[in-house]
Amino acid sequence: MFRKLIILFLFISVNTFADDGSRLWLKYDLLKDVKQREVYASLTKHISFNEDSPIVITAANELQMGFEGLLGKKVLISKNMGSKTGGIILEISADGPNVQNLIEDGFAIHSQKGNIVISAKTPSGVLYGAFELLRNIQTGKSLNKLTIVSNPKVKIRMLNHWDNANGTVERGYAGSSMWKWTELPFRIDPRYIQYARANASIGINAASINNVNASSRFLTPEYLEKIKAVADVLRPYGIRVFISVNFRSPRTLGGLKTSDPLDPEVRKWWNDKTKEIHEYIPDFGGFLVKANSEGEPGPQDYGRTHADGANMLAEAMRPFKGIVIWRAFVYNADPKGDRFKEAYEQFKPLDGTFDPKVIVQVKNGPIDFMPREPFHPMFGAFPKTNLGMEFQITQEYLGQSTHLTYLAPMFKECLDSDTFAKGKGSTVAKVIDGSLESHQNSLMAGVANTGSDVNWTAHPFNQANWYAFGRLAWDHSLTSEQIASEWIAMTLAKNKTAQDKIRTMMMQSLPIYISYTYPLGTAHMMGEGHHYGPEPWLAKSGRPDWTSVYYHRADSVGLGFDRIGGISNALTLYKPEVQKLWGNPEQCSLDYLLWFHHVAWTKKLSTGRTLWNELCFRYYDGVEQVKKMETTWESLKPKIDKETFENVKGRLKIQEKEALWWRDACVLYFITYTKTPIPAPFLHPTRTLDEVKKLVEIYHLR
Ligand code: GCW
Repeated sequence: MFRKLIILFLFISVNTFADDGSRLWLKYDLLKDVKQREVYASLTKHISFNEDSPIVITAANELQMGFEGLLGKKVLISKNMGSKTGGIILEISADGPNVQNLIEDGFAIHSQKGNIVISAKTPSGVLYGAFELLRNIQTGKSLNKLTIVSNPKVKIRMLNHWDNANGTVERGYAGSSMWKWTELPFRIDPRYIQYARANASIGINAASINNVNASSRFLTPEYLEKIKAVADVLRPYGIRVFISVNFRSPRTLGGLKTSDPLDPEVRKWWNDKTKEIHEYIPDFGGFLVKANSEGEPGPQDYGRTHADGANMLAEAMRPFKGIVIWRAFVYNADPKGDRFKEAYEQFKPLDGTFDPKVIVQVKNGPIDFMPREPFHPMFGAFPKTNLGMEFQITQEYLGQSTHLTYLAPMFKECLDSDTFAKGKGSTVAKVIDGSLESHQNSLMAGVANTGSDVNWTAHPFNQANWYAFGRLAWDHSLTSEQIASEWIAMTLAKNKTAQDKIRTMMMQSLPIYISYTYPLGTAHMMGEGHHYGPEPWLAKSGRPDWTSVYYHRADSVGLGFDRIGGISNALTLYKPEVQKLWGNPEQCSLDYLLWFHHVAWTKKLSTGRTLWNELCFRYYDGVEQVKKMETTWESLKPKIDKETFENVKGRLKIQEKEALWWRDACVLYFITYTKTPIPAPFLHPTRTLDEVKKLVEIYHLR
């Protein structure tokens, strides 16, 4: 009897085994539907390949692992299938009907003579095709009569890790760094392989492994040995490693008197260093550089330009395949200036002077990853410069790891924006995928949200942002809904009603977040330094453009930054069609209104409410919407893994508390300017402005 009880107990505990989220969207759990399993099984009886490159073998192994988990059967891998049917063929070929239209990394999947053939010109194409096939099974699609042809829109699809040598992560909210620098190169954390699989499954093919506020330490032989070990793990998954470099390295590491990019000794130092790196990592991706930005060293320290700096590194890279990614995130602490314009103005005279090996990496918006920014005015204005995109996946200003905010709609909003550079349809997406100006290289980078937390991203829904970034870098024409549907099916729920509810939650999450934090085009009102919670009253900081008042410009008359000629003429950086869209406060989308206009509190908006009433409406409504998300989530309880359910539930509670914090902080602060009561039916907050200010002070206590 006792033994029976133990067996029963074991059975129950196995069945209620919680999902810790570590497997991301590659769970490969057994499909419940036996019939469906049988159909898939009949089409996946063998796996064969025609070229044994390490990446093709990775693809075969991944398929084998996937079939074992999803279909519950071990499928054999062999070189060349012979005359068998009912299997998967991985085929590298230079021509043939389905490969003709493929570019590097692209793949075709089609049914042929009773087999499913995944063909590509390159091994990495085969790998991406294998993951596509698995995704089809994971999301329950039919494998009959497949004809898929897929090419990546962007060539370099890259994660930027802001990870430091000491194990911390700048703006990381999911534990410490996933790179164990003290253990490398001797111990390889198995998570590196999981990381590589996850990235490869969504087409990511590059990673810069250290913070752009870079330590020269990463260029020492000791660290190159460690980075080599990481590169060796990532290579069979088609991922190339980049290093963020400190521009002062020739002085700090090389003992030179200067790091002037025009100095022959400095140039030689970089040439030698680049050669040395390639001895460790022959397929080294290249350098990522933050220079003359927020106190980092750069060519301007020696009276040189960004192009001088970038071109020096490009020259060092000349004998190799790698490239130089130079960031455009630069701005001066000029109280009279407008940070919105500064990168544009510093870089504009340099258009056409960058080496072809250089990509200038531009943040999606002109300020700094704010929840909603108009697209960066550099996009569409630099025809002779290869511009890459920098998105932030880690949610520095978007709720960090406590707010559910699905970012695909934000990425899409920027990519789909029309710059009108070459007439209608000159979208940001076409600028950065190189098609508008026929650039050879193209880049989409995302600042990673990965960390040492067991589920990688702390908030289970933050995994979706990593997933969405990769999918959009591959194909920016995918819709946010499509991407969410895939992710939900592979990660959270198999039940259709549950999937629909979760997708709706995700699609509404960004507008909800913006409502209670930055409605109507407000920006940069977060807590100083840590960027957590609201601090709209912040008026003094290390620099004026690190305060909140610099951005919202609240006064007794109204709110917003006049960029149509009042305080700044930043709007003129855009093409006339865009200026027309945003230049008239009567017609400007409410989403961007206060980015460009100082609007009177009493001004009636297109919604029929005054600015003040609309602002209040959004803050209050945002909080209510969070409560609704909580109710929806509660209704999903029977359909969601217990651990994941509780994890999200707890975070939604925090989100509700913090939404209220944002709402109260902002309305209580702005009311000191409007002197107008909060409109009915909303109730005046129960706490005072001083009480809310105290909440923020706590975060600054030492
Ligand atoms: O978003 C800001 C962050 C800094 C970051 C900087 C940048 C790496 O607050 O932490 O530094 O941007 O992008 O360089």
